Amino acid sequence: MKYLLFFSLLLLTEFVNAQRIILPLNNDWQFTKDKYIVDGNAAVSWQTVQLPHTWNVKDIMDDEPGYYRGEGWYKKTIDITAALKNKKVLLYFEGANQQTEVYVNGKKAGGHTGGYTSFCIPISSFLKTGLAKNEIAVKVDNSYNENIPPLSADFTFYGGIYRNVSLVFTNDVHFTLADNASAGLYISTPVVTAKKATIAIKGTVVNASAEKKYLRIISTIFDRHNKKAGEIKTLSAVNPNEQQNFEQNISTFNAPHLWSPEDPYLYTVVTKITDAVSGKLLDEIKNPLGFRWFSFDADKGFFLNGKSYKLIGTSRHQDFEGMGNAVSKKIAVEDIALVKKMGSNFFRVAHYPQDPSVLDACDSLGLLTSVEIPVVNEITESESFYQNCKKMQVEMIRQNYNHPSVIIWCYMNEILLRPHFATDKERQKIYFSSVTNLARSLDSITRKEDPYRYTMIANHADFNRYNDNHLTTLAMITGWNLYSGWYSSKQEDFPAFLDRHHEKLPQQPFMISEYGADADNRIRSSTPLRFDKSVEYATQFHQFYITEIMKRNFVAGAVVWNLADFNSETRTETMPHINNKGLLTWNRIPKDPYYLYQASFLKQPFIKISTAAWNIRGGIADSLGEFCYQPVQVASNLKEVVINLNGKIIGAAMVKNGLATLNVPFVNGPNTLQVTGNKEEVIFKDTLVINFQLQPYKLNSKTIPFTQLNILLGAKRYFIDEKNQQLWLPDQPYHSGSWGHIGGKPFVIKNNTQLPYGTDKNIAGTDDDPVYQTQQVGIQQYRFDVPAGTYELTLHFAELQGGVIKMPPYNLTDTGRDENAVQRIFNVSVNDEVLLHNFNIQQQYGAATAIVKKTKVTVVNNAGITIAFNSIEGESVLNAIQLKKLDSFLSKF
Ligand code: GCB
Repeated sequence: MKYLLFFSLLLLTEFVNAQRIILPLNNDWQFTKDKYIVDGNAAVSWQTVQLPHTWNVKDIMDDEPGYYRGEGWYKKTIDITAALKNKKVLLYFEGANQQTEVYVNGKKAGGHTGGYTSFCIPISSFLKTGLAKNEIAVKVDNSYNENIPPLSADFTFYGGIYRNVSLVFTNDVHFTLADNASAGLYISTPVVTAKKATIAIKGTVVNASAEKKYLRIISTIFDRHNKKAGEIKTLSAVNPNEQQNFEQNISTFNAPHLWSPEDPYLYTVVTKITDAVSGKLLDEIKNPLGFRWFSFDADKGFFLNGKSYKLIGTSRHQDFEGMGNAVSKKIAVEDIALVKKMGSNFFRVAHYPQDPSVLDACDSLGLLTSVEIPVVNEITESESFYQNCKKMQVEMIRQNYNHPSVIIWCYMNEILLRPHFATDKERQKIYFSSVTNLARSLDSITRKEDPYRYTMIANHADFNRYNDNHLTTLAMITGWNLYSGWYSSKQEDFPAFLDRHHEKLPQQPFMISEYGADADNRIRSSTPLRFDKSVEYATQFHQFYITEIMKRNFVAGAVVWNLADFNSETRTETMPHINNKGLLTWNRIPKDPYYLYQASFLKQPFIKISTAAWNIRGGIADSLGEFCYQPVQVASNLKEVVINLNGKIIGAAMVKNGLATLNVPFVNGPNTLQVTGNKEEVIFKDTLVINFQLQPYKLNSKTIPFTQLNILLGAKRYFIDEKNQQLWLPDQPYHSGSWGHIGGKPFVIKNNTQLPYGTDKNIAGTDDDPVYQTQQVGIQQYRFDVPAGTYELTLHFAELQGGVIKMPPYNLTDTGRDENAVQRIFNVSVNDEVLLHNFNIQQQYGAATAIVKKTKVTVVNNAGITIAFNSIEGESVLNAIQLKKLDSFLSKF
């Protein structure tokens, strides 16, 4: 702490004569959720925090629905050394969600509305100089506000100063910092060809001094090696306390090195203001410059620098496990690198502008982008809402104007998903026209602000609703968020939708602005089904989509929803509060579909055992008791892959659409898998060790003595319990010598068209929700034909009917789902001994709560274990069961 202070003072003195000083102001803020009165003495308990910071890290993950949406206060004391007293001082916030008020020494210095754009607050006139302490206090409020978008959305509206803050010092003469927190300078390239380009630089110079200033503005273009590639100088005379716009045009820039995804060549424009009389440098800023030209064509798709490209990429939310949205720039930049490494050339910055480092990374890594404001799902028909939308759009455009990666500005997402006035069709028409009017004005503002880029709206799959309201043709490109085969039933509806757009709107270029399927990395299946959350279903889904996208030239591009899992507090499902459509987990571990994208879009040879995350496996041995066949997927762009198991080649498979599937005879214990493929005689390989727990075919097997079984009832999926490093297997009907249920059927929500089995309710008291979310209803017995010995038996229950009934955010079809409470009372006995008497889950524990019942069982002779369920009222249920041999060591003798 002392060291830091010393360091920052050192910095200050060193840079005091520099034109512009930017000091990070992220350390050691005081934070409270108490009510703080800036100029009063209220008792407040403060806590020291570092920025970026959010107050919602914990409450978004607990079982309690909702999270804190209200006020939070931050305060910090700064001293401005005397040496800086002649500078203009500003506070620059990269983002705080969502309404902010800034106080300096007890007086309000400014504020900002909106959680996703930057803002700049001049504070000079509020400061005490010399060695005086200045208190900065910042109130941030993330409450619902009907006048501030987003109103509702499938992500969490974390509160706090969740991006960096800095103190900026400038001279009296400087590039404006009062223009929507932009650079104060706009660089465009109105004409670009392979041979030459034109460059237009527009900006505003402020003269806050009491004298008229004669200024020279010099823009110098440096190439990647810092070699001067061009320069323009202009003169401005600016009256005291005035500002003036200026324009510089370079009409011929020869042989520009073009910017593209393969070669993201960046120039730097350094723009200086010098005093024309004394030559003194007064201000200096740097901006990136990339030369490229691009166009969208309704028939042929997207072109960059005259070459056809299929835009491929992902979106991203800005949060990370354990941090909320308060992530470092390092994480943001690593995310963009992961988008690039996947083989992408595009990145949709949805659903709001993100940390400034994101577009910097897109510029330098070569990802074309679209950026948007958070107008999602619905609008409020109020002047204040409209003004906030427009302000956000202008801020977004001006703050990000100089990024060569940006090619599209977007301003609405699925805006007709939640149409107001569902029961009053006449009023609804008015609402729809309000939406269209808002879209029109946002579109025209955008075209005026930036005539060099495209505009876009992202719609959900209700073609007619958007078309009838002109939202399919109003923007220059239409985005479609399509989830056929996920939210709606058939994957085949996806290609049909693409063809329909092209047929109905042959002049309108479009891209798929979203598509994706949930994959909970802990859930695996050899019989994948829509909505089972298995990684296998998602992988197949992406393979199908990629194939259909690549078949059609008129589809300009497609964007996976989403790069990584993200928090959406209101969601429940297998991983409560998480949207699992990420190609990576919330902490950025790749899931199988990520490898499929690499195999499909990387140019260099690629081979990867794509089921890498499924490295704890298990299954039932074949009748000979030595191995169990299970499929392993390999993602590759090579023609053929050869597989080697524990040192022996066991087969080969052709790669089709990025994947090869191999049936592997796993043995008990560690299995070393190696896959190889070759290209032009060079061999590429990947290796993975999979720990396999082979279950005996007959439980009294001598070759594989029984040790432990974990079984999910009413499920066709496997579940990996990462914490205990154990695997849960899907249940089976009992057969002699083995194990399984007798009687009953899997729990299915009545009148639901999405879940194949089980519930999507959050189960309280566990992080292993899938263990409890499926169930055998009407079960009579569960049997294990285990040999003599002592066992630990664990029964897992949860009542799946009743409790809080909440429709998941994207279930627009199942209006009549029957999830009401039912009465059930039953007894459970184990080998004729009563374990649970008059067991009434609903009454004793409530619905959707994990209940664990454990007992010890001693088996003599060949009696095995029979768990009997006797119903007194309603149907008996069981969700999961575990059996563990306690004396397995002794029984070997
Ligand atoms: C959408 C939304 C996005 C959601 C996504 C999903 O269409 O635009 O915000 O997160 O679907 O996963 O449901």
